[in-house]
Amino acid sequence: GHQSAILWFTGLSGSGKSTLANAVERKLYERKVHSYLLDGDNIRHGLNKDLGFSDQDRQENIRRIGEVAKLFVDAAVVVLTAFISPFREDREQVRELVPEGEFIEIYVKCSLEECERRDPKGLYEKARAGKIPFFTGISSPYEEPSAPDLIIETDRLTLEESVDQVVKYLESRSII
Ligand code: GGZ
Repeated sequence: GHQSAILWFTGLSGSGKSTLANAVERKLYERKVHSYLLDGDNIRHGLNKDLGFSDQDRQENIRRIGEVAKLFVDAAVVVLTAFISPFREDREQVRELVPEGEFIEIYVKCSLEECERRDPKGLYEKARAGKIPFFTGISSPYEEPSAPDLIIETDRLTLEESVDQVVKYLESRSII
């Protein structure tokens, strides 16, 4: 058996949250661990399509995602979330929704310079040109986790190495 948990991936746009969360989810599937990934595709286009990127809307975005994640934990599913979640206080409020140790904050750490260099969707370029207001890292803050459960440096590790670190951590905590 395993313990259900929220694997909360936080980091800048382009840091690799979705890529890493997807790859970890595949490993969980291979081990027959029931899991579900919440990301912009299934949340910001549905439940949260009324929300934008103001500080208030981001706060409400994370609050709702936290509540949904809690439902998955209640259902004994390991839930992975991949959102920037820029505010420390909002992340800490999610931590408080579930029993001690079931919220795992994974800081997907990547320098702003590297995220801008990757710029997979051209958003940083647009943000620098002033075409996207309140863009995280450029014109909107990102508060680094002060005591994350795990830090994955995607500008130093390969995807495979990053996945291995997460899987090892989950094993060490008897989540899988
Ligand atoms: C940051 C934005 C913005 C602004 C659109 N700031 O790289 P992406 O495209 O796929 O990921 C980003 C995503 C961020 O949504 P989240 O729900 O994760 O943000 S938060 O947790 O802060 O609520 C980016 C795109 O949406 N995007 N405008 N202004 N990212």
